[in-house]
Amino acid sequence: MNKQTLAVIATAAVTTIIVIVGFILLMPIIGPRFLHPMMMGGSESAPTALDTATSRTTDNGLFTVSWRSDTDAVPLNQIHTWTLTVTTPDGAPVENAQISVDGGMPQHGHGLPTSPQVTEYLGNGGYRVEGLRFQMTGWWEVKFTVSAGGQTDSITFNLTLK
Ligand SMILES: [Cu+2]
Repeated sequence: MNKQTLAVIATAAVTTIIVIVGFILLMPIIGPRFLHPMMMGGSESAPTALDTATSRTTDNGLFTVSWRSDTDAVPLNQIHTWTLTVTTPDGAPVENAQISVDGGMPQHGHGLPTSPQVTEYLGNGGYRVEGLRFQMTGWWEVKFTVSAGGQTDSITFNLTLK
């Protein structure tokens, strides 16, 4: 074998190793995307005691938050809008709160596919949440963190999409 052949073989070997190592390193990131179709078979069911109430008190009792979808039912795989209503526990509207949105599927280990935002204060404790999308059936969590009057509290809603 001449030097040139050796160089080609060495390059091929190194490239192969880099591809394999890279693939192994990337599996935790790309893995869930490939595995998702298998999870859609419904072998996992949501916890039976799941609280799917759409109106609840935040974790530390500071606010009462309720949500409704502007569509009749929460749609599958479609961008849509929710209206949140935030009050104090005794029912007074919470005005001009800062609200962030987070969420995901606890059983799949992924977050929301979009970055929903509160885009408008509607008055009377109402807030428009745009950009929600749930791309598969199953148990979803949607978490809102509400800051108003120098206080912050969070609430996590459960919903089961069929
Ligand atoms: Cu999922």
